[in-house]
Amino acid sequence: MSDMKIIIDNILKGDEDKVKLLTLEALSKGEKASEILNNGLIAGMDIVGEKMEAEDMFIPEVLMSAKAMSAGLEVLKPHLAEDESNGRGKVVIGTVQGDLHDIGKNLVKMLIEGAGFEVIDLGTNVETEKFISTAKENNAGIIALSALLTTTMPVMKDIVDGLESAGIRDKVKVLVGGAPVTEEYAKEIGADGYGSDAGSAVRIAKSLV
Ligand code: B1M
Repeated sequence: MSDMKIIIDNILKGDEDKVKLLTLEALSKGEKASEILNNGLIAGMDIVGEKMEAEDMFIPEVLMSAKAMSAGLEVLKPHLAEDESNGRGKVVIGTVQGDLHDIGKNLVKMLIEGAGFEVIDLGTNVETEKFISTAKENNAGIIALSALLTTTMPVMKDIVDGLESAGIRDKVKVLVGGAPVTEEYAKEIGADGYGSDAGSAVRIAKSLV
């Protein structure tokens, strides 16, 4: 079995220690960090995302895979800067103002990070203006919004409108999700994409850039 296939298998198993070790071993054998990232870690998390969407993997397993991927990513980080592997661009993520739920948002963050995006996590209860100014300052291609309450969902529209007023609506795509959010609602507020779960959020994020 190839080194990358073994990394992928251990991402799927969620074996954090093994992925860390295998990543170190691959580097010491002279594999490029960008190869390990794309063909090992990201390839593994792409399969996790697909399995999650197909309900072949569930949240506890997905979290373990995401942790395993993060362990490999930590090993690669200094080397990635060296060989200038560039990812899929920047994503500003957060839970909207008034909303403190962050488990789903964190899951989306981990998978999006695993897919090769650079993620700026603003946390929970994030002010509308903060999303817009952060996206502007960092030249982010996507703002990813999570809302778990029917009372906080409307804030997503304020952010879409705020981007319009700031004159950067055409530069930043808006991806929305969270338990009460629907595809219809996403369309209604003018968002560019909707993820029903973290796996589909990654798929949509990739299609937006
Ligand atoms: Co709250 N809560 N909660 N809560 N809570 C819900 C959401 C609720 C449905 C429970 C209920 O009453 N049945 C209800 C909302 C009702 C409604 O609005 N219709 C509710 C309520 C009412 C409240 C409070 C108002 C309770 C109170 O104080 N009276 C309060 C509000 C606080 C606030 O935010 N201002 C509150 C507080 C809390 C806790 C702090 C105790 C805790 C949050 C802890 C934390 O997040 N760190 C909490 C929890 C845990 C829940 C439930 C039980 C679980 C949420 C969760 O983490 N699920 C929840 C009931 C439920 O959902 N069954 C509930 C697991 C998580 C992985 O799923 O976040 O849905 P989820 O994310 C999914 C998808 O939605 C999607 O991907 C994820 C993975 O597949 N997704 C995205 C999420 N974000 C996405 C973004 C994307 C794409 C996909 O693109 C960017």
